[in-house]
Amino acid sequence: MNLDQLVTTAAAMVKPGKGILAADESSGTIKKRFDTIGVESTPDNRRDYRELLFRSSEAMKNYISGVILYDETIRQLAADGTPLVKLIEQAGAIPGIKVDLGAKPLPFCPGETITEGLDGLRERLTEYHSLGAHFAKWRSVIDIGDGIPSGTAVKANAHVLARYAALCQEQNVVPIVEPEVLMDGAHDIDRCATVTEFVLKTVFQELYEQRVVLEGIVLKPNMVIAGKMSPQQASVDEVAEKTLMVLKRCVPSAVPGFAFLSGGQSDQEATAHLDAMNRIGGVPWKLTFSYGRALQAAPQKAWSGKPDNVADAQRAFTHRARMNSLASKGEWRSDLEERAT
Ligand code: 5MM
Repeated sequence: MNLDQLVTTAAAMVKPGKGILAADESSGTIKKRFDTIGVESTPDNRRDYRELLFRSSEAMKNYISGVILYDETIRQLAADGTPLVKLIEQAGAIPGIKVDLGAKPLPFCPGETITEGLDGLRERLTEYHSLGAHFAKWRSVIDIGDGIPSGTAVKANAHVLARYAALCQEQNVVPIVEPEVLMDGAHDIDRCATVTEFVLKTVFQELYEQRVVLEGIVLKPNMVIAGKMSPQQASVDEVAEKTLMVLKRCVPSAVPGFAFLSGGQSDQEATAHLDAMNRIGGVPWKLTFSYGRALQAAPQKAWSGKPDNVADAQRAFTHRARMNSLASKGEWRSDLEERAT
């Protein structure tokens, strides 16, 4: 393990003013996204869409520190034959790779999942590193509902996350550790806070037991937020305060930074929450974004699979990337959203 290299990469991923584009939708997820815009999910359409993002030079050079890719994308060539990974590198951003193989039902824990993908991971990491990936991502999913999450599911997912993180560091790949507490459901913000605290404390205990070096990881947490169906939605300030409260209780200051997931929040909510946390400040970590939907919903809609719409889609992506860049410095203002795409 080259710790200096891991620390340098992790610091670059959470550099203020920049954040991560989560473009690692698996085949099933990208199909769902394309279905909503009436685009067939073929390899060429997936390539064309992702190519337009990676060729958005203003966004990629100024606001995006790294891109999480899917197995297909890290091997794909742009229409002119340039590897998509090269487009990312040419923009000065860091290519990364999703290495988990998805969440599968956890035996004897109804309604809960365990993320799979440890078998053969060392070999896959070696290959991905040779293809240009300097960081990886693994997402564990914790749902809130009647009687869940169970301690069994939280512990099992935390253990697997830590095993993944240790393997990444052994291969000089920075692990993004993503224990996502879902915002599906009708629970209130305090229930989300309780569950998120339990999950993060368990994850950091497991990281310690697996000897993961905290200076060389990036945490991708959920925000502490009420469930989508809760009648009691919290204010922006309450989300920011409670998210920071929970993170302060659980995460050692050796971790360089957090790149939050958006989790189904609207584009502007995700931006406003990140901005509010950075305005509060006073924490030892960098706070930035690693958004999938909150960065891509607008460009997907603008593109809708039509070559004539590429410039509009790139403008939409650049706008969201810029808004989140400002939020990563606590400099976003809602009136800046007026500028249409
Ligand atoms: C972009 O979506 C990622 C991959 O999801 P699937 O494995 O379901 O295809 C996902 O892991 C994403 O990186 C995070 O959940 C954050 O994305 P959001 O949309 O929540 O910001």
